[in-house]
Parts: sequence; C-alpha cells; structure tokens
Amino acid sequence: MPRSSSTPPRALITGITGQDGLYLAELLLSKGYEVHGIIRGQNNPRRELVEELVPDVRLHNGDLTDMSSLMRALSVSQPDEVYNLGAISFVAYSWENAALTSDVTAKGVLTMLEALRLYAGDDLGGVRFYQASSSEMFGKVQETPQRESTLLWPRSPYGVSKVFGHYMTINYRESYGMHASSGILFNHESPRRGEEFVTRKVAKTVAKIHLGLADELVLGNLDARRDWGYAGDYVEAMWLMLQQDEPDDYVIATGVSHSIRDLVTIAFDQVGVSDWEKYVRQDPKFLRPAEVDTLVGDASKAKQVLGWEPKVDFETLVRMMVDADLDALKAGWK
Ligand code: NAP
Ligand code: G4F
Repeated sequence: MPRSSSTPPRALITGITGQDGLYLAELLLSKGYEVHGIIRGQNNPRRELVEELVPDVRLHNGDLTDMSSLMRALSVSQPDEVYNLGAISFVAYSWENAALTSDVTAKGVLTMLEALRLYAGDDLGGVRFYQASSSEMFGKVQETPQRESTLLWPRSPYGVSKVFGHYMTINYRESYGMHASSGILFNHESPRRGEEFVTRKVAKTVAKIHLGLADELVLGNLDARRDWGYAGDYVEAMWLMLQQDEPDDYVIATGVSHSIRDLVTIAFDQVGVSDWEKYVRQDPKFLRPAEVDTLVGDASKAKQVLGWEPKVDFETLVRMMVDADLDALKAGWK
C-alpha cells in the first residue's frame, strides 16, 4: 500500500457521496489512510450524509467535467491512490440524458486521467488509479459467464460510456506506464443503494407495504437476471487492485445470478408474505429501450491474483436491505 512508510497513505475518491464512495472511505479510514473526496455542486444535499458517516474525510469541490477543479483537488490532496467512482450511474436515466451521461461517465474519465497525468508529471507511475468499470459493458452477452476477455457489447448510453472509460484507462496504462486498473464490477447493493435501483426500490417498498405505508410495488421487467453482491465486499476488491505491483483489469462478481422475481420473492418473504403477486404491478414505463437480459460473472482471476472472494450471498443481502429499511421507517427517518 503506502509508497512511503513515514506518512499515512493518501487517497482521493470521486463519487464520495455515492454508495461505493461511502463504503470505500470507511474501508480506507480503517486502514489508516488520509481520505479526500471530491464533491460537486454548490449545495450538494448529500454533503451532510458524508459528514455524518465519514467525518474524517476531507472534502474538495470539483466535478468530473471540470478539469481545473480536478487539478486543484489533486494538488491539495497529493494522493497516492485515486479511485474514480464518480459517474451518472443509473442506466435508465442514461437514455434520457445520453449526452450528459457521455460527458460525465465517458469523457469525465479522460478528464480525470489527463488531470492526473498533468499533476503527476514524471512521477505518473507513482500515483495509482482505479476506474469503476461495469458489467453493463457486457450488455448483450457474448459469453457466459462473463470474464475479463469477454467481448463487450453495451446496450445503453451508460454502457457505451463505461466502455470508453474502460479502454481509456487501459490506454493510459499502455501509453504512459500509469498504474491504472479497472474493476469490472457486477451489480452490488446495500442499504445505502440509491432508491432508483431495483434492489433498494423493492426493499423499501416491501418495508412500506409491511408497515401500511404503501399498497403496491410497481416494476418493469421481472425476468431480467443480475449477479448481485454486497457493496461492502466489492470496495475491498477495489483497494486490493491498487495494492498489486502491476496494474490490471479484474471482474468482480459472485458467479450466481438471480431474477428480479427472485429478488421480490425473498424481500416479501422477509416480512412474512408468500403471495406477493397481489402487491406487484408491472408498468411499461419501467421497461428499457434495450435490456441487458442476464449477467453472471467469473471472478476467478480476482480470487487467484487478489485473494478476493465475496462474503455476503444474495439472500442475506436482500434480507439485510429489507430489515434496514424497516428499521429506518420505524425510526421515522424517511
Ligand atoms: P452512485 O451511488 O450513483 O454514485 C455516483 C457518484 O458519482 C455520486 O457520488 C455522484 O455525486 C457522483 N457524480 C455524478 N456526477 C458527477 C460529476 N459530474 N462529477 C463528479 N461526481 C459526479 O454509484 P455507486 O453505486 O456508488 O457506483 C460507483 C461507481 O461504480 C460508478 O461509477 C458506477 O457507475 C460504477 N459501478 C457501480 C456498480 C453498482 O452495482 N453499484 C457496478 C459497476 C460499476 P452526486 O451526489 O453529486 O450526484
Ligand atoms: O437496479 P438496476 O437499475 O441496475 P442495472 O441497470 O443493472 O445497473 C446497475 O448495475 C450496473 C452493473 O451491471 C452498474 F454499472 C450501474 O451503474 C447500476 O448500478 O436494474 C436492474 C434490472 C434491470 O434489468 C431493470 O430492467 O432490474 C430491472 N428492473 C425491473 N423493474 C428495474 C425495475 N430496474 C429499476 N431500476 N426499476 C424498476 O422498477
């Protein structure tokens, strides 16, 4: 980890307000890092959450579309490791805002890499870079399970943007000798997942139905399948990638896939409901112009090289999320 043993290692995280940013910040702080985060907007409503959950993180204003703000954050934080988690990350939204998604999720990676190259100068190999690539890049899957060498066939503006960021990261590694690694992470969830994503939407709505605060769960495609893991496990893999002597790309996944129907079945079971169909309505407005039907990853390279394996299985994850929403609702938090 640390390039010098006399001072604590320093990390800079983009996307600090997101699900992964929060877990990664906690992990790095527990390892003794000085952690810096980039936060965007003049009055970001999630600043309070970051300050509450990880008060030791030092926040810097910046945006992935604004090179000078990234340069400023780099020069103030002087990081040994940069984790680029910032993105417009909601696939459905990316069709409605394709150009903005490309500006942030695609070109934002290049802007960050360039800022890093200019900042580090001759010591470019001395700053390690992590790019948050995605299983969404596999899209219309060409091989099952998906591994690092599987042909990419993205199905959304988000997926296409992630492919750009992925190859740009590889290109900076090959062109400039940058220690740049890319984690091809399959879906990972937690009680901190944004409410627009299906696992959290299901968990929270089921908790509300149980407490009499809602009477139906409205969804799109119930047959899509995803390889869902726990975000707390996945940020460990990000850190491990940057501790390797050589940068590389790794698939991070559980190797097991489930349908949305499985997700709904377990979530309702957690509140003692087996005939859940009576609460669920399908609405075409939640269908996507092009769907990723099924994803399942092969993380054997990560297991072999990084010693990484997932700890939390799907059923435990779903039950944990429903319980967390029940607790929060009962406490009147939301
Ligand atoms: P998330 O909760 O949606 O967080 C996204 C973060 O990006 C937020 O902190 C957001 O900040 C920030 N952001 C958005 N636009 C930005 C901009 N213009 N400049 C700087 N930051 C910006 O996502 P996540 O689930 O933590 O995922 C982290 C990363 O991993 C993302 O790149 C995502 O695409 C990728 N990924 C996620 C998964 C998954 O299953 N979770 C799987 C594969 C890859 P605001 O609070 O200001 O909006
Ligand atoms: O939870 P989702 O919105 O996640 P999706 O599209 O798989 O993307 C997530 O995982 C990617 C990794 O593969 C990340 F890169 C990305 O940033 C994000 O974190 O949707 C999952 C599935 C889809 O097939 C969708 O069609 O659930 C289906 N679904 C069915 N009804 C729904 C709904 N999704 C959402 N969000 N809302 C629904 O009502």
